[in-house]
Amino acid sequence: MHYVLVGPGALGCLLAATAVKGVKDGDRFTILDYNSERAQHITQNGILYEEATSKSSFAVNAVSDPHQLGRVDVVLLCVKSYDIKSCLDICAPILGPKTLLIFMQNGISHLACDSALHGATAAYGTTTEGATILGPGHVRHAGRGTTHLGFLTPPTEHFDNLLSATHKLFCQGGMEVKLTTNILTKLWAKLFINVGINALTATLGCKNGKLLSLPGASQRMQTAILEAILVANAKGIDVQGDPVESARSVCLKTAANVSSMLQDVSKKRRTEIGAINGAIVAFGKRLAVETPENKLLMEQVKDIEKEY
Ligand code: KPL
Repeated sequence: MHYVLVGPGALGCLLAATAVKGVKDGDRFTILDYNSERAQHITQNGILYEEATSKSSFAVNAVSDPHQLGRVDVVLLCVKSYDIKSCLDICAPILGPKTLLIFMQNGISHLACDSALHGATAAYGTTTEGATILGPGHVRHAGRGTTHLGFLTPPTEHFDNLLSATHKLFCQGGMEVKLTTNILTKLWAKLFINVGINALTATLGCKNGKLLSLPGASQRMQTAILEAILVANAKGIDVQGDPVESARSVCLKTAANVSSMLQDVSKKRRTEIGAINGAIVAFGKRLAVETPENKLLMEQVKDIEKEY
């Protein structure tokens, strides 16, 4: 089995370190990175993984030319949601009718992905793991979480087997990963968390845990999530548990984590605001659901992006 991970950012590096630990003899794991300098750096130095006070390094082969790989069995797409289209075009040589393509993006805009999958079949993943990128191929595991993998529509046996093998790979690597027949619910559950945490941490410039104590932040987090739940209800999405409580619990578990959106604005990179609070605002408009807190968060993050 040949697994390829595309996009060695924070989550990508965390998954790569885990996969390298879990990969069995006879299977291959490779990183595909359009940035040839970074690919070379990762091949030479491996993935440097930190958790609390421990540091380890995991050897992995990273390439920048997809033609070197040919068609592969499983592709884990860890690029930002706004980069999917260009990334899929670059990935064309490794995709084929027997390839499973697992989308690992935050938000929900990739669910309506109308880009060519080059014959591959899509599955989706979502995670509450907290990861911070410290340098090329250098990641800090800032909080443990759970990862869910699943298909939006029932797969053939071939793709079901590929997703099960991927599930096993990450479990062997020490991560908590679950297969689900209801990935849409899980993707929305993660969206509620991102709606509550990401933009707020980016605008307030604070780590996830601080949202629970900074004046007014917890209230804004709750309001944004409650608006998103109204949108989900209007769309007929099954909302499980208490999303506000879940977001608070993620803030606690990933208290020391710099959210992906705060990492983005700190590095003056484009954020995923459009796929998170922006998606809630857009669906709200279409479904006549008021979403003022999400609109405010979206505008505040866009204002920060304009200042780059
Ligand atoms: O997904 C995340 C992110 O930062 O994008 C959370 C779960 C909020 C962890 O930081």
